Amino acid sequence: MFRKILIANRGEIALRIIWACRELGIRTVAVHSTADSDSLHVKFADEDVCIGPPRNDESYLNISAVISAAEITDAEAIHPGYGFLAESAQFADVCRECGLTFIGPPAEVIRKMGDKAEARRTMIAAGVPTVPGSPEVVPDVEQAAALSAELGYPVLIKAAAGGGGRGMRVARDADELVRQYEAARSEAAKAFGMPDVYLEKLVHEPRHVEFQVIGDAHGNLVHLFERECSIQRRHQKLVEECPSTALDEALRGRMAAAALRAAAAVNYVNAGTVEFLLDSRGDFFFIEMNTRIQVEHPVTEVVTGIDLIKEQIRIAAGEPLSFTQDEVSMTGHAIECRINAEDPETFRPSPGKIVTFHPPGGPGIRVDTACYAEAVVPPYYDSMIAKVIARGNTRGEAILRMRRALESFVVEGIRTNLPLQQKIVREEDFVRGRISTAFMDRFLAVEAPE
Ligand code: MV4
Repeated sequence: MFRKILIANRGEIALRIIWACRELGIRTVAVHSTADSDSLHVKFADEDVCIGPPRNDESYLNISAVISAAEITDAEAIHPGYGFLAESAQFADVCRECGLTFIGPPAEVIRKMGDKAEARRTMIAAGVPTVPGSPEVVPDVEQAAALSAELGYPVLIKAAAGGGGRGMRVARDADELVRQYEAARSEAAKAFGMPDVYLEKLVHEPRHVEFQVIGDAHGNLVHLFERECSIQRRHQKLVEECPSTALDEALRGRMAAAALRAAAAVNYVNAGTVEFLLDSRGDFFFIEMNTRIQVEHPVTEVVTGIDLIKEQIRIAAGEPLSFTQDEVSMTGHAIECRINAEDPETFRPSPGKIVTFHPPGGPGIRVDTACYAEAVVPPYYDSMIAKVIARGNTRGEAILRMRRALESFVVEGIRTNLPLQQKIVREEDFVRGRISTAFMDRFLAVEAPE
């Protein structure tokens, strides 16, 4: 096992990784920008290194600064958390070249899944269901038009280097296709440095259901069930839960088998997530694989009792998984609400000094946060300040606990989306489990009619 780990992240996930290290008896090194000197991850780590000014690209994304911090502190491994360098194949390569263990999958796997067209091609070859579309990158507008006519409109043009909703354009007819194809290519070239795009038929109002997988370096690979993540706005998830109300045992089994097949096709090692779209007929399609720990991992931890961060660290140290597929089961139901420092109506970020901070507790409530009273939420980073995770023996109990928790969560000094989350968990369609990726658009249209 490692003696010392450097955590290349900030906020709640950095703190979450520190807690896992403490339980494993591993020393921790925090890195931070000058904007985060008073952050809790800095206070609770055994050692800390300032790696640069507030701007991401000069601090948390600065590979040489992070590697130097690991070298001067004699850390053996780096946990990247999510965001920042978590899905940088280049960073994983540099770690390996410097003799540091990257706590995540091998660089080749990150690279392969980072190219969404190659990921799609790999999944088609492996027999994982994908959305009807182009088998490869579509090199010119004539081929794009011919294929779209065959598929039937509407189609989605997706950037190979995109993902997570970035670099995606809809075409509703042949005219739109010509315009959107060229626009998508030049946008992709500008945003990602690669113009490649591929086509998929648009799935109408799908659910976003993802499967947690985890594999070790000894060839063991298991799934840890699904997370329902349909409640999102502009590709930012707001509420996640496990299990999904849309899956019965048969469908769960088929989707889990597809997720394992997807992970096995790339010899996946460490924790990963296979994203599917699920349509109203119960057909599901692979869309992307995320090669990192995700924000919403706690709902899986709560229903399975497995500590995913500790498991990631053990796997990176070469240990076998501490459980088999047969030993994994779901108990109860978990829901996570993301609390953001933002105006609940305009969604504009609301950084600043927190004056009062009273997080909820009591039976079945977990709060992952790095905030405290008097803490300053800097304007430079993601606006998520806390995650409230409610567990219940049933979904109904989890919802009641979540309502109670959100209503007793007091944050003063900055604006938060607590009022929005309180409304979502009281909404009838949510309570009935009638949700899709269209949920928030409908919800906001009713809340604030034009
Ligand atoms: C789609 C889709 C419909 N049809 N692909 C958005 C994020 C990225 N991972 C893929 N996304 C979508 N891909 C086809 N062929 C709809 C979405 C989508 C979506 C997916 C998951 C969660 C929320 C979403 C919100 C809007 C669109």
